[in-house]
Amino acid sequence: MPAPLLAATAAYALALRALRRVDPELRWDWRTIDAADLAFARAFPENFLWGVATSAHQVEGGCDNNQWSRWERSRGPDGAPRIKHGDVSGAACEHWARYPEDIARMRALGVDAYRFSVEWSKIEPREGDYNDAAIAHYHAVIDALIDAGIEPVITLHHFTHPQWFDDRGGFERAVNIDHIVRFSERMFREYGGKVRRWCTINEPSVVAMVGYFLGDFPPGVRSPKRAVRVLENLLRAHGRIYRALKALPGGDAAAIGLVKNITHTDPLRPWHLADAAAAAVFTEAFNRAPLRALRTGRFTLKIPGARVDRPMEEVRGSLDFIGLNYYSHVLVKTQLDRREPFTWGYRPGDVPTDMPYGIYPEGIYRALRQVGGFGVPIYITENGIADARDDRRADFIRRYLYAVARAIIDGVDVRGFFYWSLLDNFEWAEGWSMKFGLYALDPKTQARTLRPGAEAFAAIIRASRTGTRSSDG
Ligand code: IFM
Repeated sequence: MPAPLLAATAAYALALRALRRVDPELRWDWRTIDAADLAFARAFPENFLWGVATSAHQVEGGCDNNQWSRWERSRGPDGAPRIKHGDVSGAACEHWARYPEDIARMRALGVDAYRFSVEWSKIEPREGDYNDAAIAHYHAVIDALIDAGIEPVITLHHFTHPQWFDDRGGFERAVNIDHIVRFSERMFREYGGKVRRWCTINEPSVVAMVGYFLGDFPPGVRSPKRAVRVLENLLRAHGRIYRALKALPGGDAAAIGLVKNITHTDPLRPWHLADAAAAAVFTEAFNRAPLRALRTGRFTLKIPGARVDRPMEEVRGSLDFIGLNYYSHVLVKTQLDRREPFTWGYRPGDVPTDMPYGIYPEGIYRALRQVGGFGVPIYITENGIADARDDRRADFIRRYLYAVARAIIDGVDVRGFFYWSLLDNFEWAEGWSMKFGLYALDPKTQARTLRPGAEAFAAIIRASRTGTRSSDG
């Protein structure tokens, strides 16, 4: 081989290796693993918290005063609806009224906890004007959960906020953080005596990247700069909420954490330098920069189109626990198209979910090792599968929980797992098309039906408590 070609090949190989070493893809040989043997369930510690999760906008119904409801009713620049099939959240699962029967369903599954969000736009529909009936509603939900022996876990911001807050620029403007801090303090004063675990912000990277970089969530912006600004402000909001609640009576005893979604981006073609470089950029912006800020108290990010390096002291030490939402990795493929420089794909043998990503249980192990570095307890605040046919759910649950058990055995401090979701719900830009529920929902009749795949979850919970070994428990 001529010397210049040899040098170029060596440089390519070195660059590829350096890029792929940042967050290496992990693969297990599933032919050698039997996740249907629930012996792994014995790895879950005695007080492990088993739960299910939802969010207000996705299940309650009647959320017509937040930025998402406005987005659902609007049209894109091409005149097309924003949401798949023109869906709207509308009456959703009528969980606002039907929560007592849904709590009975949680009991039937055998869970210990329910993670749900309080809908800011119902509680504070106009700035500074709190709605007593909405506040009383969540008191009733919390009381009913406690009566049923199910621990309530509150999320303060799960993608939605009131229109008035959005009209002021939402999280694009740092001055607006005061509003969510004030709202959070109010929530803690109301419910802090009954609720021990609090999640501040759900998935800041998703809110920032999907809303302001990919443009698929409101406000439909495509600007790396604005996305990074929103991410920064969401992280700052988390830090300020944490400190504000800690300063309130009862704050010391509360466990307060951020919910971080980790989506790994791996190169579709592992040998392709441009794919590896794109994967590294996404990984940096989506996962590494926010985690680094939480660890170091400094927000640093250098990606094409955005550069930041600023102190963020308010987030340092702001975690009593970290919430991990984990679903999968995405496989990026670059292409020579200025308007669409990258796409996503599958490799042969990948099993897709109904969402645009596959089943990747090793990823939850990988993510747990990553957030395990914080030295605070981890709760898996969301994990689940969109599977309308219900022909992958049981295997998905067993394999992901096998991976969680393996992380625990390897020393990661995982204290709980919340399945997403209790019932089919409004899946944001995907509308009603995605079926994440342990219970199927018939939106016409509001009937809920337990899916057979859900039994795998209940069986693992039972096995973890009793040491039962068979998959049908
Ligand atoms: O439905 C969402 C949820 O609101 C946030 N985490 C991911 C889920 C499934 O996509």
